[in-house]
Amino acid sequence: MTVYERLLDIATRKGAGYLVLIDPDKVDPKQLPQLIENAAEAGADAILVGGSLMVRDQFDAVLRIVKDATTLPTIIFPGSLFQISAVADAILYLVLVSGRNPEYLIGSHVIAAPMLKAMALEPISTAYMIVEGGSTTSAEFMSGTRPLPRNKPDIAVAHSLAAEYMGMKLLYFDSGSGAEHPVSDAIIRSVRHYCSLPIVVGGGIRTPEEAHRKVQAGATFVVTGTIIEEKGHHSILKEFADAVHGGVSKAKQ
Ligand code: 1GP
Repeated sequence: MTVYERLLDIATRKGAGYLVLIDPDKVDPKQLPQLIENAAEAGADAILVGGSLMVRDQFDAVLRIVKDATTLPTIIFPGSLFQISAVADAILYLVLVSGRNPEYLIGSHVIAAPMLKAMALEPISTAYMIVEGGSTTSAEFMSGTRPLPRNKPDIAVAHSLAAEYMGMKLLYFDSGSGAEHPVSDAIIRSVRHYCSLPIVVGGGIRTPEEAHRKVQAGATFVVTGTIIEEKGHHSILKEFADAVHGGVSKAKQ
């Protein structure tokens, strides 16, 4: 089974999947094994590794720690061409369709493709869309692109349909790490209505209730990074995993 097939299987069996994002720049390698074990034990479905900017040289080391700590799929969420490694199980082959910078629409992909082939690293073709989240995100600044407007679901739908018609396999809506406003439920609902691709939602999701709302709106996968960097203990990870898998009590919604 490919990693993509595993992800689809998770979504089918559990209704939605919970993805924990590790930013190699922000994590303490000494605490990482415990965090990953906590995530796996709590019911997370996969680990994403990547970040918009890397100041520290520990990308490969972090991937190895994650791989050694779990059998969950370890998937690179690359911020640049420097974030490619055979240690991972797969890589989100991100096409920044919300932007109009050719480098992130095809340029980097041409450079990366033969490397992925040589490494036998599974690429998961992903339409990556940055959505206004309240302030400029690192991805937005680094890519020199403008985000999708936050209050115009029809624009998000048009981009998603274009990605689907081009044969991409996943839609990833990101309002940016630590965003003030997560991607709106209205955007997720509209895209779910018109598109059949799995939808990944991340950026600024700080509570299990919020994660649950994203799934109710139509998200197939929910990503959390910052909140887990801040509070990586087992109980919060379990609350998120349960919320994504449908278990938030009605009283908390
Ligand atoms: C950002 O989608 C991710 O690219 C996760 O965002 O760090 O805000 O959880 P947070």
